[in-house]
Amino acid sequence: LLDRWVETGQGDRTCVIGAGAGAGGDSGEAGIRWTYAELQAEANRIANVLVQDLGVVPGNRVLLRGANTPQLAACWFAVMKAGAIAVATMPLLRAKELVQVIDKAQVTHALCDAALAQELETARAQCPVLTRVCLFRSDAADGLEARAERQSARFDNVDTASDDCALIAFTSGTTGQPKGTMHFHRDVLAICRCWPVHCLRARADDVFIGSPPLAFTFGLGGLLLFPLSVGAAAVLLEKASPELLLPAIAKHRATVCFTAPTSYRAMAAALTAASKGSVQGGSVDLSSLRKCVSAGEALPAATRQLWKDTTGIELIDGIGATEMLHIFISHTEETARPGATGRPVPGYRACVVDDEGREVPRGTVGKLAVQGPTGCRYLADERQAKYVRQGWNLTGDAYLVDADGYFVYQARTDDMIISGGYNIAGPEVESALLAHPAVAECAVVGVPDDERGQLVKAFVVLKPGAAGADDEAALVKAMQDFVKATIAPYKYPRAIEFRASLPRTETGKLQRFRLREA
Ligand code: 3SK
Repeated sequence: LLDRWVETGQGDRTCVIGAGAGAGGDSGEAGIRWTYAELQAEANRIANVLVQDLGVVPGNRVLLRGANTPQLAACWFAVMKAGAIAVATMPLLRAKELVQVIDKAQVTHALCDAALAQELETARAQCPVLTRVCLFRSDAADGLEARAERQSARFDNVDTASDDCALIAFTSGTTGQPKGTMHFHRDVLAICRCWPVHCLRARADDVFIGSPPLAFTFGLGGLLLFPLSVGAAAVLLEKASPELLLPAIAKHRATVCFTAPTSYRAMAAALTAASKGSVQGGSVDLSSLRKCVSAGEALPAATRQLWKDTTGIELIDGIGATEMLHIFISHTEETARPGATGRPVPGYRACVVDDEGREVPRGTVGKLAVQGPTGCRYLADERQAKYVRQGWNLTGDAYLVDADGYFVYQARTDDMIISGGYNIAGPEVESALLAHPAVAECAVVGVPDDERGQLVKAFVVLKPGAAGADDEAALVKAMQDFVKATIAPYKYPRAIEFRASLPRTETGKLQRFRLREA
């Protein structure tokens, strides 16, 4: 992914661009712009630090902690080169969660952005296994930069086997219980040869940009592995909320964007407001953008349409999982079908099964089962046997396959609501509600109900200044009627509660279980 470009005389191509925390990725300081040769030299120097200064040996688990920056990318490649195992962590993790990761993965070394050192230091005090911590983006004499400067820019990569573990990715999932998933070196290459080749079809002159952290495998693939696999460039944004992502796309003339459905929705709203002159800054030039990828959460048909109406771009949707490393069902712009996730990515097989593991007829809702070059290997977790059955990965999603072989998302299997004898998929009700002009975000769950078993309840975040917000009862009734007019009336939310925000994981997935508990 990295050395090959230098070895074939293409080391002077732009590889990674660092963009700070300000609007449009403007940090006020000269941003980093490294070529492939420069990233390779940085990674080699850090690999030398790991091995010679910090005593890393192949198989050691090295925790990485930092926002998306070129330095973090160099650390990731250094760990690969040293034959160690990268344990990248979400920047927002607190000491308590870091302790869980360090204990579970038996992390011995850590490379940490100086700006995020505090929580790691607190965690370290409780983790004797973690012996060495080195800070990057630091002026300290024993910081990574000072150490790297004293090292050679050449490094003989440790000779790993294809099925040596390359990374352990943690998922807090939507249920709140973290699990470590192990992925081999061959898995890293396999994901570059499946979905990006068949569905994304990026080019060497592309400039990738997006929001998912490199610690989330959606971001690792989309913002590091996939651009490098085609010799393209990646803009790494330290902060990438929708209001920062939009100007950053314009500023860097980005061509490929990776983010989640809620972010596309918010960007579309901001673009519409800007075109009406109701926000400062006027219109944003997105003319460079040619491909937009949505994943991390199911894409509501209304959001797909909104983005297309606003920008003219058909979203490429996909479902992946940290357990599978990346996307395994998706489509191209030409084969997009509103409401459907797509078809199995070449290299993967998928089907929908019943509780006994038998494939169900087309049109019937069941459990999604997937097989392919990547798959779930939990680190010391009894949930492995539940996730993988007879070589098939059961992702925990309820799907149906339509007459044309398209996979249509229904819900997380835990999120199917059984109310008054009906099976109701919460996300379908959410999609209907999202089309209501007052709704910014929503989540639909089943709550216990004496009469119906479960009751369909919606939690709604209203758009700022939404019309009718002063008369809640009337707005609830209007939303219920709106849903009844859109989908089968028995699915309408019998209870609606307004909230200022919805609980999400650090990767942006809705935590419906928190709403159910509440
Ligand atoms: O859909 C997801 O949540 C996902 C997870 C890991 C990697 C890629 C994706 C899209």
